[in-house]
Amino acid sequence: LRIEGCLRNALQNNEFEIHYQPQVCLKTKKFISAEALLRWNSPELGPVGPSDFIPVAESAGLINDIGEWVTREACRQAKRWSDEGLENFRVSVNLSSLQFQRATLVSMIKRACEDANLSPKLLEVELTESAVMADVEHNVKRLNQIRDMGVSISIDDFGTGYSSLSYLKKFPINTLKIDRSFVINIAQDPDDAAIVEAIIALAKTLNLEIIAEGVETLGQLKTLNDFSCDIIQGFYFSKAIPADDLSQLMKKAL
Ligand code: G
Ligand code: G
Ligand code: MN
Ligand code: NA
Repeated sequence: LRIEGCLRNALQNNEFEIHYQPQVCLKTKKFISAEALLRWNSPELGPVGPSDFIPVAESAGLINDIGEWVTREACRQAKRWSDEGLENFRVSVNLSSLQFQRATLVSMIKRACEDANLSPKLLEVELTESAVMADVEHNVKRLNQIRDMGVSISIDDFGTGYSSLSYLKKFPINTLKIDRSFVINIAQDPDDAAIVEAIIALAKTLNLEIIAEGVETLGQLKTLNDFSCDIIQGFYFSKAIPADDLSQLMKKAL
């Protein structure tokens, strides 16, 4: 309840900030994209993590305004990176299933790109399996509208949704993100390794890009390399950091 009260004024009081976590090509070690992760520094409560305030934002009816702010701000940042000469550097934004259910989502995304003067090709949206599975027929249409704009679609936390895999054929998806829970013990646990290897093989067969989340150790990295995983996201390279810090990190990596 306290979170909700503080959250109501957080947008207008400018209490949000976006941090960006790089997504790195395993082969070339090039930073090819970044995930926008929302941070809230409440003057009253201190820093509150998104796992704590996003559910409150959803139940309090605040998620659409907050989500729109995140999308617009992420588009502006993607444009800055593009203007700085980073080629094809994409930014991905997490969408709540409540946002996805809204009829105005597509026009909101379109406007965010237009107002930032950003090519929609440089924007990706992340949706969970459960969000897209809720109403398959309807969601195919919405996802196609997003794809038709040129925006990429990524399935977040892949493998945790207990859902049928048949939707992968139906939906215009670009990227699967293997959930961190499968990656964590990949170097020690043959079962987890087998699951991750199978997901990667599946993604390749379906021509989907694959991102392994939560990579922290060289052992995990090596195993993923053996499985020909495309892209790595995790503390091994960087946690989510402010945009300027990521710019610096990328300049150093060149
Ligand atoms: O940043 P962190 O790893 O603590 O994120 C925790 C959770 O909060 C993740 O599941 C992430 O997807 C979610 N999250 C972070 N930023 C946003 C956001 O802008 N919108 C939504 N809907 N979820 C977010
Ligand atoms: O659910 P989603 O994938 O959107 O959330 C990403 C979350 O995972 C963020 O909270 C982010 O801080 C966290 N995260 C990213 N990389 C790592 C990692 O290597 N280790 C751990 N423990 N968490 C990570
Ligand atoms: Mn995500
Ligand atoms: Na995830």
